[in-house]
Amino acid sequence: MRRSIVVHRLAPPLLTLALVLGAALSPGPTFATSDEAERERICAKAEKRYQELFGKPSSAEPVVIVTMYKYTFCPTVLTVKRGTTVRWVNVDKRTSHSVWLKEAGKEESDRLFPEESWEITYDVPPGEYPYLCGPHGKEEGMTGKVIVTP
Ligand SMILES: [Cu+2]
Repeated sequence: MRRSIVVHRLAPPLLTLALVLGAALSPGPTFATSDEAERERICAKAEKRYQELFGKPSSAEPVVIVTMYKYTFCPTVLTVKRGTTVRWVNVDKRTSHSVWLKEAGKEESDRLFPEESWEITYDVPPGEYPYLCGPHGKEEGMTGKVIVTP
């Protein structure tokens, strides 16, 4: 009986401590959310840049466009049907990027300077095809993924 009283007296401060610690130690979801918001902001700007450069929305192209802007592939995860051609377009002002399907054992694309592009036709078995930017994949986390469906 005494023990349970002690436990009860300890419980509220411990609970408070746990809640405070929990709040302090759980920036994970917060960061993930702000990363996501940041990416959306960058991708919206990338689309604007695309339209400035090419005079039409990227969705008006006969191929699927992935823009490269501010160390970000937009969209970062893209789902396409088998046989679809995907074109990466650098809409940055100064930075060059590349596209490298390293896990699939492909060679890295040439370095793409602003306004340059490179494309792949995904005539491949359905699955996930991750890729990265050669110069910015590691340190800047510039990576993307194409999911191919039948
Ligand atoms: Cu890059």
